[in-house]
Amino acid sequence: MLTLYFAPGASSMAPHIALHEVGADFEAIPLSFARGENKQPDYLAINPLGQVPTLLIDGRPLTEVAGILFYLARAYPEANLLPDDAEEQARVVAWMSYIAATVHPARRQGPEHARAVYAQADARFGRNDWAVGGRYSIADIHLFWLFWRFYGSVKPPAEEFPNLVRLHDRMLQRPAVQKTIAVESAAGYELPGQGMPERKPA
Ligand SMILES: N[C@@H](CCC(=O)N[C@@H](CS)C(=O)NCC(=O)O)C(=O)O
Repeated sequence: MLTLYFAPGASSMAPHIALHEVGADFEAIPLSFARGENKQPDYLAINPLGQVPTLLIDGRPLTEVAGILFYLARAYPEANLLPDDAEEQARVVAWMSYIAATVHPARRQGPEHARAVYAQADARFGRNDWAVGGRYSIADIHLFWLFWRFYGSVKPPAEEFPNLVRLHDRMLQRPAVQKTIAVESAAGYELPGQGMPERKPA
């Protein structure tokens, strides 16, 4: 039995997308940051940091976006979210380490720093369709969620991050992403600037 604790629009959105991608049977439990539900004793007992995401696997807590994505990709190999090749698998892990350690914290250091980091991520992604090996993987899910949040709240011109905007638009076509956005927006976004990004008419 899988249970995901999520806060709408927060980093838990990446494992939420992956759960839909792999077709897992799971329960999704929303937490409200505004009401401090992530800092209540019952939640702190399963995640002492009081953060999302937490995935309960038969009652055992697993935290960290990258760890949960890796677990889902390995537990549901038929979903093809992780390459078999050792080097390509390592490149997926390298992307997720970079995303968790460098891209995710960038916003806390101010909008200019964040823009510089997203420009670096955009260049690293390059003109490829996907982050690693020309195929969809958990690295794309991780990167998409963060860019979705940045793009929707900072609203930079699309030309500033052409490669990440292509990934963003491609991801929005996926039923798993659409389903996750529908479920999370129905639960009610609380973080500033959350929700579907406004787009200039084409
Ligand atoms: N390193 C963690 C970061 C998780 C994280 O920063 N979660 C935020 C939401 S995006 C959170 O729960 N914030 C609430 C808090 O820290 O009180 C991961 O990758 O899962």
